[in-house]
Amino acid sequence: MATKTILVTGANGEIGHGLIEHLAEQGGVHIIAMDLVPIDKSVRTRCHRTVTGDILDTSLLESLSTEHDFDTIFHLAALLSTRAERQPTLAHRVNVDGTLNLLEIAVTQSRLQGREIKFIYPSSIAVYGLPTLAAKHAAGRVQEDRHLEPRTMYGINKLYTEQLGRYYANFYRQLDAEISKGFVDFRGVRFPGLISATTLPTGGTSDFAPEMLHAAAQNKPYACFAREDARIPFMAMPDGITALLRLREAPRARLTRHVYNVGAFNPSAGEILNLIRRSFPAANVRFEPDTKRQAIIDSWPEDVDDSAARTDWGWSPAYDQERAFAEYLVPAVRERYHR
Ligand code: AKB
Repeated sequence: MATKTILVTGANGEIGHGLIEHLAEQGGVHIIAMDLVPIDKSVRTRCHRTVTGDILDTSLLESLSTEHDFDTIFHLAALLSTRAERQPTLAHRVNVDGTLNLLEIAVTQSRLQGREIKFIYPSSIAVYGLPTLAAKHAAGRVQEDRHLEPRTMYGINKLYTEQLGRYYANFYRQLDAEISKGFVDFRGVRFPGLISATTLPTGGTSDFAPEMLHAAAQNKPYACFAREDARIPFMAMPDGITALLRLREAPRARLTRHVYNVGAFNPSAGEILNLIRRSFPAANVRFEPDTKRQAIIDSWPEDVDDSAARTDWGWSPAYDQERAFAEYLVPAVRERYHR
C-alpha cells in the first residue's frame, strides 16, 4: 500500500497529540505536523516533517503544498471559545480565514493530484445557542439542524466554516464554464467538551471538567467556574480521536451529511466532581461560577442527538462516563502525576 501524506494543523494541541499518536501507530502514513509553536518532542518523533508556522501565512501553506501531495488534511488549529471571546478579531482571522486558506490548499492539491482530498474538521457543540435555561432543558438532545444561533465568536466561526466546507465540497466556483465539483471531501464532527488524561486544554469553556480532574490528581485546590448543576456533553479524548479516524475512513456513499454530532456522556459539573471523588476523595473543589462563562455553558445543549453518525458511519463511543473515569482518566492521570 502506498504511503499517504497527511497534513495536521494545530498539531501541538490536545487533539493533535492523540491523533498523531494513533495515525503513526496505524502506519502507512507520512505525517506533516504544523503548529504556531515548535512541535513537542513526543509528537515530533512520530512525524515525517514538522513545521512551525501560521495557518494565516499563505506562502508557507503554498510552499508546503508544492513539496507534498496530501491525501488528507486534518485541520485542527483554532482559538477556543473563551479565548475567542477575549480576542474576537484574532479568533475570526484564525478560525475563519485560516480554515479558508486550508480549504484553498485542498483545492490546489486536488488539481495537482487529479483526485479528491479529504478534509477532516473538528467543529463543536458551540455552534448551538439556546437562549435560556428553560429552552436548553426543553431542547434535550439536539439534532444537527436545530438551535443554530450561537452566542460566541467561536461558535459563529465554527458554524460558518462548516458551511464553507459544504460550499467547497459542492458548489465551489459554480459559475465557471467547467464546473469543478468534488475537489474537497469535507467531513466534520461537532465535538462536545473533550477530556484528556495526558494534556490540558487552553482557552475553552468546557475546560472546567479536565481542570477539575487534573487539579484533584495533583492534590491542588480548584475553583470551578461552572455552576454545580451546569450540564453539557463530554467525551473521553480516545473516543474523540476514534471519531475523526472513523469518519475519515467511512465510505463516501454512506454519508448523508457533511457534519455530524458525536456524543458520549453528559454529567453535570457536580456529577463530574462525584466521579472524581470516587478516586480522589480529598479533591478540594469549590463551585465559584463565573456568570459570564456560565452564560456560554448555559447556551450549549445539555446533550446531542448523534443518531446520524451512528447510522451512517457506525459511531459508537467506547467510553461512557463510568468507564471513562475508571478505566481511562483516573489511571492515566495517576500515572502522569505519580500518585
Ligand atoms: C471549548 O470549550 O471552547 C471547546 C469546545 C466545546 O468546542 N472545548
